[in-house]
Amino acid sequence: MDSVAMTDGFHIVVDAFKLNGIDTIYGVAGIPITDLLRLAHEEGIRYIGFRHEQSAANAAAIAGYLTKKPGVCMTVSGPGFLNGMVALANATTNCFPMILISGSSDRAIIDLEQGDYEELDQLNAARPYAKASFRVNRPQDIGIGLARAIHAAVSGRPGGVYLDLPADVLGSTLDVETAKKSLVKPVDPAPSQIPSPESVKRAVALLSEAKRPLIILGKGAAYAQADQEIRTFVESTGIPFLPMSMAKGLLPDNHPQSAAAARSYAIGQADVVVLLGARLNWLLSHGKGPLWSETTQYVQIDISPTEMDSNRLIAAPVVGDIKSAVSAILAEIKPNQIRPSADWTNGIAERKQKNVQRMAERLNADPNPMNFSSALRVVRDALADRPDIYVVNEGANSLDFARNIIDMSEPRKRLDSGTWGIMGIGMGYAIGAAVESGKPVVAIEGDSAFGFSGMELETICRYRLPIVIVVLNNGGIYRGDPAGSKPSPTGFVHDSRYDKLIEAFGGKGYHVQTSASLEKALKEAIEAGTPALINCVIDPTAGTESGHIQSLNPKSALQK
Ligand code: ADP
Ligand code: TPW
Ligand code: MG
Repeated sequence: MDSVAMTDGFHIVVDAFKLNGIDTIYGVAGIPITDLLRLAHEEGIRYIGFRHEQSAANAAAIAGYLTKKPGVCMTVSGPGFLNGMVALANATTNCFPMILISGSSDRAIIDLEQGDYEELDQLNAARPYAKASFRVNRPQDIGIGLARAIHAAVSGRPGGVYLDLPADVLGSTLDVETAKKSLVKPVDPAPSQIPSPESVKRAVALLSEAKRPLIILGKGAAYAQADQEIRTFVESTGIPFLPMSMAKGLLPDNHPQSAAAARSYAIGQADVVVLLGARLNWLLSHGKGPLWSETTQYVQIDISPTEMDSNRLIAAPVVGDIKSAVSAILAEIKPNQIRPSADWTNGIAERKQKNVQRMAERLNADPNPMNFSSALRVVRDALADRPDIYVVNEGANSLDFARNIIDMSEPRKRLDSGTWGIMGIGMGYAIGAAVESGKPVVAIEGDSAFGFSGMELETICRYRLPIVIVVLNNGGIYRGDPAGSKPSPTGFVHDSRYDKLIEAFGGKGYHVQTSASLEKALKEAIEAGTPALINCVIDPTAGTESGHIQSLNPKSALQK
């Protein structure tokens, strides 16, 4: 008998990746996945190796957001897996599709808690934080396991999926023919979800009665890549819109219908609000409290049926994917059926003008040392004619000021702390965006925020990525300590030189103390298109506690 050609788990995994168009993997090497990464790399899959799994998984998550294909991160077992879990949970919270694939130790030993190397019951540890979790126990199931992970990540509301790959499955063999037949490429992993005609009629009827309608665009709308449909909906109805942070640029921030500079007024006075891929979570005060009117009615367009009525009654729920739903709504609207009143649009325009004027005064001041406004004015100007550049942003004051000051003009170009307000996404998101798009990135980072993923400067320099990091260095979390004082819970080393960190890896560091030198450094760094870090010295007293969300700090009942 002829000998049968054999393959193994390593090869089957790589073949399954290739079949499914997974062309990039983010990760950190080690037992039991090192040879798998080597093989993938040899077989032409781009592998980006990180210094910490959390950043690798953050890169995979943002890759998923930008491409609508699941980003893939691979880690070792036990602690490596757990390091990746924060990013997987964050991806799930933000509705980004990704797959965390971790090697795992011997099940027989794990289940008897006999103390294997990096022992952990990973599958069960992942479950509460993932949209779905799977384990492949046999080499012939690798193909189907990956297919299930892909479906779970991108269908419906996207999220983070965990796929457990035991070391012995990687090492075990299977005949080539059976292995080939076992591979699966999903035909339609993210099927359109067409809304019901009644729900569309209900939404249009509600909107046609509205005098003061408002559209709130969320990152679900940005993710959906229905840019043209959304623009037509906004422009043909004339309804003012408000972008949530990562939806900035879906329509340009300087669009005449943007109500961003009159946010409180627009939210407080609107009679019908269309939530388009945005949740009524804490970022919108749950639709309650002083910001909102009790009589506001909602149209909510979302792919997740259980999102409806989560915080307030939704009068017109439209469950479907945004492209299908907005198209159906456009088809239902008769010419001039929806018209916001002139009082409403004029009222917003007046307030916008006043607020923009007030903001211009702050932006045009040039204090020494710099504050957030004066530094970010320089960043804004440098980015104004570069819509191709991705903006990554995290911090407290650094986040809140940059979100308000830096205009976006293209969809999905602003990537930030998102739904959790998480610190630590900075370098992972920057690397993921640069790798997936080949475009430059400017990361605007609070000094604390930067520290959470700062070691990835080495990764950025190793791959020579076009990433410029601006550290808004006010010497601490929210604020710096007075010079010479003992460290407080929020303060850092005075006059830290973050610019020197990047020089350790061959990148370019800048230390700037004036707006003129910031302008010069930023221009030079962006033009160079190579790794750079600008340590931008900000007045340590400039920030406020928790940025714009101070009210969320608990107060003791004993305090008045
Ligand atoms: P933001 O923070 O910008 O307000 P959220 O993350 O709170 O946005 O909300 C995003 C919403 O978009 C989620 O409820 C999610 O279910 C929804 N979503 C994601 N993708 C789609 C899609 N393709 N079609 C419709 N809804 C989507
Ligand atoms: C994973 C809590 C919110 S904002 C922030 C922390 C630590 C840093 C603020 O300081 P920074 O910005 O970045 O210097 P600035 O401009 O105001 O000085 N751990 C995680 N996530 C969060 N959100 C925190 C802690 C936090
Ligand atoms: Mg700070």
